[in-house]
Amino acid sequence: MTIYDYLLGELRKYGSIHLTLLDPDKIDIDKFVELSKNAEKSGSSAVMVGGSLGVNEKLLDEYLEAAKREVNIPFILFPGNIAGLSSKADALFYLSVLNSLDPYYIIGAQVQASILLAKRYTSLDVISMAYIIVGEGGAAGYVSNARMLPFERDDIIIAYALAAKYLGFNVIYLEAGSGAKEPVRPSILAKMKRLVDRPIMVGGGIRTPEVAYSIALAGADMIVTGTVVEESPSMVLSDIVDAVHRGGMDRKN
Ligand code: 1GP
Repeated sequence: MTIYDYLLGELRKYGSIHLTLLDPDKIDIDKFVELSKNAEKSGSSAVMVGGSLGVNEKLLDEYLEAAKREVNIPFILFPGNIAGLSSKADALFYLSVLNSLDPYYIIGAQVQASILLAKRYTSLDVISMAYIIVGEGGAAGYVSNARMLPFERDDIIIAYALAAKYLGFNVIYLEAGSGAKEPVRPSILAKMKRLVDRPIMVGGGIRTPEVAYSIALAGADMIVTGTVVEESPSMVLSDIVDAVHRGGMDRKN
């Protein structure tokens, strides 16, 4: 079974699922292992690994090797650039920043990575991702030179998501930016869900179970949290994961 199939299976089971984002540049290896174990214990479906700056293959190899000895949920690379690849992960979000003004982030990095994926990282499951940066956009928006989409322009954001669907991406990620003051607004998600039959991921600035619940209830299939996981104790994460599952189930019923 591919990791994408696994994620779809988790979606069927829970309605909406939670993914934990860990940035190896921000935490040491022991913390990475501890937070990965906590993610699994809290019911998170996978660990996303990556960041916009300060990550390379050697670092990823070491962190992933250590964590995979103790954790069974999949590790999915979430690279900020070509240096974010490692054969020690299970899968790769092969992402294109659709609203970047720089062709490198739309297709350049992907072309550089393609030969490596075919020859060197053959064990990685490749999951294509349309990455759409909204609101403040955080470091991801700045580094990838995205032309940020204002939250209130539902029409333009949905047009991007539709383009992603017609281009055949596996998943669509609405990113408000790590640590964003305002997360993606739930109001856009129900509309998007009606038009776009692809898993929709949402992340950036989600810090409480209440916000996670409202975003899952509105239509997000996968909810990503990073900052809150790195900064808060374990109870908070399981509360957020439970809220995501409840939101997904309440949406379906
Ligand atoms: C970043 O959306 C993710 O790609 C996570 O954001 O750190 O705000 O949870 P936070």
